[in-house]
Amino acid sequence: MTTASNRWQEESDVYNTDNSSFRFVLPPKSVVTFTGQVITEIITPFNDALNNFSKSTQSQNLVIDTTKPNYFNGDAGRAKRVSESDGYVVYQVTDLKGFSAIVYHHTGVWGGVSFQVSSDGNSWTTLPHESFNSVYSSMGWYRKNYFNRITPPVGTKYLKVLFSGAGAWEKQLADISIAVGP
Ligand SMILES: [Ca+2]
Repeated sequence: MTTASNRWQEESDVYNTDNSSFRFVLPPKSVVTFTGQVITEIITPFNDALNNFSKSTQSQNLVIDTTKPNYFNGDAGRAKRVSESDGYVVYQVTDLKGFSAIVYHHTGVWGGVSFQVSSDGNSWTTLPHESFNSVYSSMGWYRKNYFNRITPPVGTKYLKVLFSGAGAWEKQLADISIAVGP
């Protein structure tokens, strides 16, 4: 978009994620210049590379796959299902603000990735997400980036990454970053 003063030009998609924040999705090598006041919250980044399950709890049918990192852009460990039952990883944080997850899909097995949030770890609601177009890596695998489309409700303390539907190893959670509020 372009302001009347022509001092703010942005030609990519702009998402109004809720009534208090925006998400800008820019092509690589974009240059962003901003003049004005920026009000920021203190956000603590949390990352799990899924080399093990030390940072999460998970369903019984999830395991860490460390084979063939060369198929996954060098990623050394991914969580995958070993059955077609629903499989999930759950993270507990003090105050969930958002997430960005990397999932690898094998050719033809799209969908079946969703995200749920909870304030108590018992009652779950779906958190709407968006994803970028998948990018081919190797041997039939595609890398896809998922992120929250709306800000989680105030008081959210749990995030569940849910794999469902047909297939098992064909979807693998490679990495997730979570923004945690104060
Ligand atoms: Ca990983």
